[in-house]
Amino acid sequence: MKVSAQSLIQALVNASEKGAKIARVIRAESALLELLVQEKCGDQKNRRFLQDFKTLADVLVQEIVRHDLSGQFPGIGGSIYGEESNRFTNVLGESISVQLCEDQDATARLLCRCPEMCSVLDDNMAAATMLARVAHEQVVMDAGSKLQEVNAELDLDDLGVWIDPIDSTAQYISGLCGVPDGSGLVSCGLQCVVVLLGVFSKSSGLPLVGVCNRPFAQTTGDKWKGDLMWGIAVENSRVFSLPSEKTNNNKQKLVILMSQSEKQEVKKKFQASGTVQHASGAGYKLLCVNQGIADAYILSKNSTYMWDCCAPHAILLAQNGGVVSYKSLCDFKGDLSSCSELSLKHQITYHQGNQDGPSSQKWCNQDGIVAYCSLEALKSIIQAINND
Ligand code: 2IP
Ligand code: CA
Repeated sequence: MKVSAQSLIQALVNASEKGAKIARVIRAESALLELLVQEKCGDQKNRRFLQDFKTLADVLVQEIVRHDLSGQFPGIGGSIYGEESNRFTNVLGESISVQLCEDQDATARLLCRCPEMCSVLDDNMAAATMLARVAHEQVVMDAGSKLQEVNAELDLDDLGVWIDPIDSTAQYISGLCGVPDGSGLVSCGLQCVVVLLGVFSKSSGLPLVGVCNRPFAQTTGDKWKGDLMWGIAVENSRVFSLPSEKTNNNKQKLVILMSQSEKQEVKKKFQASGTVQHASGAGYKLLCVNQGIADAYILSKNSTYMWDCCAPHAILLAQNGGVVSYKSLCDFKGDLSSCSELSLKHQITYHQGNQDGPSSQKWCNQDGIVAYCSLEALKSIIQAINND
């Protein structure tokens, strides 16, 4: 069955905004925030609760997306994937599947039966009610005027969706407000938190549509305002919501983002030809490449997952950039002029897990990643690797 890409983007935008609202509500409501921060300074048991509540919040967002998209695109629910399973076992040994029920009260009652909610003894119903209220709200978000330019149709049976409900969880829990530098880059803080919804083709594995929603993009006093971007890259339709002009076209040196934990030797390799900067969150670093704040994001290790990359990758493809594996660039022996071929052939794909290694690594980007804003940036990165 064919579906309109325009209505899919609008549905993803709405669903991402619900996820962003959940993220903001948890930080704004004391009953919920208590659940989130309890373990931060607590003992082993408390630490487990933090992990569990985080998981519950993640799963809830995942289930909201599944519920809302399924309402509009029948059958898509079975092709929505995320990091967590929605099954929990409560203190009575009952197995609970977190999902949206027929109405807000029923969802609140279900959430209340999860052990994570019981950790705030008196307030658990209040906390569950607040989450259920947002989950059942009707959210319609303005996707911007560029949406009118999208005229593609997509094959519903071929669509898969990767969700990262809250990327940069460490920043989310610490709750600090980051300070942007002159270029707009925020190296840590709530601004690095992103809700990521990426649609890929099950047959080719390539990303098709991406929505990245930052729940904490700007602050005015104690209130946070979000922002979002989307993009679509299918054969005859490459559209993205951001302004086409990138902010840093005239820079002399490439701006390259890396993880704080990147190997020293890799940082050194790129310091000669580029300015290497750090920022938290895989999703946030990718999104900075989308925004033109950076030219590339390089990660030599296998510490990102398909749910981190699929959404911003779709937007990068719409912008004539891309994401390839770090290894593919190190192995590249061709002429720099054949760089566009490499870019065409070696984009990271999202439909097949890694067969070898532990199951926790099944959906990781095994050979590292390099996200780039243009072919020129890709060439400079290959040159830097070759000059080393
Ligand atoms: C993590 C998180 C980390 C990031 C890692 C992601 O996702 O975004 O911050 O590490 O790659 O997978 P780094 O910040 O060093 O790049 P999550 O927060 O969802 O676990
Ligand atoms: Ca993540």
